[in-house]
Amino acid sequence: MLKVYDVQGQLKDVVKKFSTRKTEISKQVNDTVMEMIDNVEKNGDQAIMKYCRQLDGFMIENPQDLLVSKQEILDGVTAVGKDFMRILERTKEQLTDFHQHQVDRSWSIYKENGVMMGQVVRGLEKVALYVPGGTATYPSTVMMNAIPAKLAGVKELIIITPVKADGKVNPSILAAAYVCGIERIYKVGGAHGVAGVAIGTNTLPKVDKIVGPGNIYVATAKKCCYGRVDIDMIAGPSEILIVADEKANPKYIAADLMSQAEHDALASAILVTTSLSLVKKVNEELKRQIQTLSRAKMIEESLTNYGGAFLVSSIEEAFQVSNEFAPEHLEVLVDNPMNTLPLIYNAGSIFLGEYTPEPLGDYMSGTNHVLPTGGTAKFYSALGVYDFVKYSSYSYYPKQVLKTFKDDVMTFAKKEGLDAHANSIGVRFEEEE
Ligand code: HSO
Ligand code: ZN
Repeated sequence: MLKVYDVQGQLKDVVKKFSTRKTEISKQVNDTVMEMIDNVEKNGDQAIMKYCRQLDGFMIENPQDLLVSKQEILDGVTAVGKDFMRILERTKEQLTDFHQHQVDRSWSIYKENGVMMGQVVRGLEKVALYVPGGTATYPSTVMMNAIPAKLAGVKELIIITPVKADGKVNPSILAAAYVCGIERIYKVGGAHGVAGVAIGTNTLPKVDKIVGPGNIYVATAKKCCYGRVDIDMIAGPSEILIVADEKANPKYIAADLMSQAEHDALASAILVTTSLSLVKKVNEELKRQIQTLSRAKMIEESLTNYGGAFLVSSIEEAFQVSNEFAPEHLEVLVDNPMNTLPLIYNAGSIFLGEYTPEPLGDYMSGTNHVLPTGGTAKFYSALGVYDFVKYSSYSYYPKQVLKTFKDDVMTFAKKEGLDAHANSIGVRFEEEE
């Protein structure tokens, strides 16, 4: 099933094809979204409710009904049951364990001459997490966003999520929100939901940042609102690249490739190995295991279009190939996988050894599953606490130290033609002259 590609002749072309798998925003989608944003800006809650009725079939009349009640959240917790609640709690512990090390501290320096400087770290005040409706509703993604946001000190973390005619939010989303301490959940999604929290209405708070995945309308709305608010990366289709030596287990490789292929017909799954016989065995395993999987059609399609194997002559070369792809997920199935870290430059998240399968990271290893896709791991990082903070620098200068900088700063300012700048320094020493 996996096509074998030749590194020398085909690598560049394949990387290019694989890194442009996202759905392009059409002018029509862009225009529709711009109009919706405009309408929300002018008509606030009334526009929001109109779109809820028209596009989602949620026949809301009173804007207060956008907010999920405390009782609805508790009903969600009851509905998922104790066992799943325990799993969510364990996931929270795992994520907290990892992400607490990303919490950045404020710092300051004191110089002998009395100067003091530093940087204070502050969590963003208000953040909205978009949770899609429909089939790709993942409680795991709620936790991957909420835990780092909370650790960063975000004061008000809310969820926006679309509902249909029954006005119900998926119970597992409510349960995940409960575990993460999110109390405000609004029944609104789509471009109108994004516009609502980017602008603010009587009912919806205006937030500082919007995070979370969504369809093309949501992604477009996020892009259009960027600047009014901050946004996270626009997530592309999932991908996995596995670097394996001849001793790696073909059964595991096939299973792991398909774990990402099942996400999307545009998902990509690549094997880079030193062994042609391994590729053959992986193909046999793919054929065998796919028969047992419910999303076989989707997997087949994504493996046919965006699956592949590269044969390399050494493990070093394997990582050169992998660094070119800059995959979202990189599995390393070689002897002493720990020793390969220095060879890895571009990867969203790295899974070392045969008992760290990628799906462990999708749920409970503790690392984040919101990751750069489409080769953007060359310059973007996994979602983390650092995405929910900002930094302010500060400085304190005593008079006698300012005096030592007086002439230089004034000359610098005059060089730039800014004499009011020079004057601001000069007036402080007028009496002395
Ligand atoms: N692998 C996906 C995340 C996910 N997997 C959510 C299962 N649930 C991100 O690439
Ligand atoms: Zn996944």
